[in-house]
Amino acid sequence: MIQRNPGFSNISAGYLFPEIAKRRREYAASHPGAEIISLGIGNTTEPIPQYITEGMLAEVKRLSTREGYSGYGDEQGLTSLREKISEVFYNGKVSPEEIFISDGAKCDIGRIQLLFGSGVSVAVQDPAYPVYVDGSVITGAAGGMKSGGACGYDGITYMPCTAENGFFPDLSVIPENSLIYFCSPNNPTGAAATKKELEILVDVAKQKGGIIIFDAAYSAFIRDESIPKSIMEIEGAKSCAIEINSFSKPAGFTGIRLGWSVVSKELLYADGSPVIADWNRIMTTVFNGASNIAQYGGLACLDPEGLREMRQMTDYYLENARLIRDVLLGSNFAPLNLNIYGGVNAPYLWVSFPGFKSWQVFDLILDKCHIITTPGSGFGPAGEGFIRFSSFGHREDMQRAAERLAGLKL
Ligand code: PL4
Repeated sequence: MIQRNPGFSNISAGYLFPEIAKRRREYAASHPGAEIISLGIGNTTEPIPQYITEGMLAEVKRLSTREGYSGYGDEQGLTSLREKISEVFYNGKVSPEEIFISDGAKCDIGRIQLLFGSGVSVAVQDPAYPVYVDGSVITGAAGGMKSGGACGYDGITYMPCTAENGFFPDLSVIPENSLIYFCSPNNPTGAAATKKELEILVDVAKQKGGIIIFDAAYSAFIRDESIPKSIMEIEGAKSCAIEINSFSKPAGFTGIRLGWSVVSKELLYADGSPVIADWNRIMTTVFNGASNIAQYGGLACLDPEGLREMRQMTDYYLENARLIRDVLLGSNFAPLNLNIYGGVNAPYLWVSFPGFKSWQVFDLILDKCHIITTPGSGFGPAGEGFIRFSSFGHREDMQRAAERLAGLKL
């Protein structure tokens, strides 16, 4: 019989977000009538704006005509969309051929893991979006859980991002020739790396022969103009970084599915061959192109009116974050000495509850307020003691959540 992929037996538990969804279902079943509000999974709630919707509708109509119909497209995406992303997001610094349209950032991360295979060493920010670690374990780039009760997996180098280091890790721990997962604005901490920090990151990656996998899925939430929205803004990044990004959060495309990756021709392997050739091979072999309807939606997103709508959408979620932040700063939380981070250039608040474990706080807030959050420990060892509050929600739900939190008796 076929042997089970050892990656699955190495992995410690279920994937974080289905686990949260399961706990929500269980709580709802045992507390009928409880009106649960989710500040947990970062799932968009607001309808797709009008101009962007019109862009997709026009393509749907074209598809229903003989002249306008199209079937499979180029796996790399519509040339017009690649050109527009190059112009709007990269000011032409990245060429359209270096941009690959996809069905979203998470899917690109999985394909990147396939690209580099099981032999690569991996460094991650700790805490981090769980896909970086879990996917590495499944593909065999990481081993089993560390022994002796230590947290984390063998073969993964954890780079703690804490309040003490301003959520920018000590990069000296990165082994030579590693994939370095780096997310900014960060999920879950909400920290957005400065230009200086990204310059240091690029320098270290070059010195150590590593490749940065830069997850910019939340770049549209950056409001501080001095903060780079792309690693490609940093001198030298094209030869040591891959960027992934997504229309999920700014355009409400979490269900539509549309993202992109940037792999420059300057990015080379140790033997001098270009990574882009293999990335093209992966994209053409195990991916069949993003939906043409989604891609026309993406084109609409990048027109001036679409950009305005995305800005409005991200402003809305940032205002939600402010509502929750304000209530956590209120007097009933004062005895807990909370530390509150994020929510300014990112849609997540990262809050430490000194003296508590993450799952304890998760249960407490669920029990007393009927609010779902995400326990920080689910994002890595350094997340223990923290809770992530997502700002994706309808305003009225956010207001109700804020009222419940304000009335919380601890
Ligand atoms: C729940 C840093 C959310 N089922 O929609 P995509 O694939 O373009 O982007 C996914 C993604 C990529 N990079 C980062 C992210 O945070 C996300 C989405 N994360 C969250 O609550 O952390 C949704 C999670 C979803 C999932 O597993 O991604």
